[in-house]
Amino acid sequence: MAGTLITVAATGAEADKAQVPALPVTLDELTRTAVQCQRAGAAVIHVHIRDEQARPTLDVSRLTDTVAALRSATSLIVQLSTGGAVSDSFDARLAVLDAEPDACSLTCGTVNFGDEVFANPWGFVKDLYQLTRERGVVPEFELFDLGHIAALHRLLGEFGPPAGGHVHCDLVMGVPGGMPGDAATLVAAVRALPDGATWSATGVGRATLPVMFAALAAGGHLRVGMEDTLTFSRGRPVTGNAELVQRAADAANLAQRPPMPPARARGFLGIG
Ligand code: KMH
Ligand code: ZN
Repeated sequence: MAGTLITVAATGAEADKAQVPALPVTLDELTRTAVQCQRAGAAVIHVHIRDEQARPTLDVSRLTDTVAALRSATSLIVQLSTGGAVSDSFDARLAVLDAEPDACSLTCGTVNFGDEVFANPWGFVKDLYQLTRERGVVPEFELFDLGHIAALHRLLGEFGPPAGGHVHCDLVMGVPGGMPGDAATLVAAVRALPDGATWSATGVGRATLPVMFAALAAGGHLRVGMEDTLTFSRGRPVTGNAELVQRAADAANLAQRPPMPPARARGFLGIG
C-alpha cells in the first residue's frame, strides 16, 4: 500500500520572527527543525530562507549554503521555494535554481494573497518551467485555485513532462483570495488534475485540519508547517514544525498509510 508523503513547509516568507519566536529563520534553526521533522515523518522540506535581520531573501549564495547544510544533516528532499515573497522579482525567483536544489515549487498562476497579489503570469510560469527541465530540477506544481489546474494542463501540453517524468502537485487551500479549504473543493480540484498526477494538499490557517483529513480520505499526501499555520489548536500557538509533522504522521498512520521515508519519496517523485 502506498504511504503518505509528508512535506514540511517550515518557515515561509510571511511570518514575523519577532512575533513568532519558534519560527526557524537562521541556518542553524532550520537545520535543527529539519532533523526533528525527518524524525517525525517528513520526507520533503519546502524552504524559504531569511537574512541576518530575519527578512525573507532569495540570495543565491545563502540558498546554496542552505541546500548543502540540509543535505549534510538530513536525507530530506530539499525543495526550494521559487515563490519567495510577494515583493520578489521574477529574475530573482528564476535564479533560485542556481542553488541546485533537488526540487522546487512552481506556482501555476496569479492569485490574490490576502491584501497582496502573488504574481505568476503565464510568461513567468513557462520560463520557470522550461528552466526546471533544462536544469533537471523536479517541480512541484502549486495550485492555489482551480484555474491554475487549467494552466498546468496547458504547460504540460506545450512543453511536455517535467524533469523526472512524474507530475506531483500541491493544492494550497484556504489562502484568502484562492480556493477555499473544504472537502468539496478538494474533490473538485483532484478530479481536474492531469491523468497520472499525484498530489498533496495543505490547508492554510484554520483550513489545516479539514484539508488534512479530506486529503487522507481522498488518497492524497500532506504538506504541513509553520509557513501555513501558526496555531496548533484554538488559542494554542505552534511550538515548532515537528509537532505539526508528528500530527500529520499520526493521522497518516491512523489512515493506514504511514509516512513515506525520504528514500522512497525520491523514487515516487522521480528525484534521482
Ligand atoms: N510566499 C508566497 C507569496 C511558494 O513557496 O512557491 C508564495 C509561496 C509559494 O510561498
Ligand atoms: Zn512557500
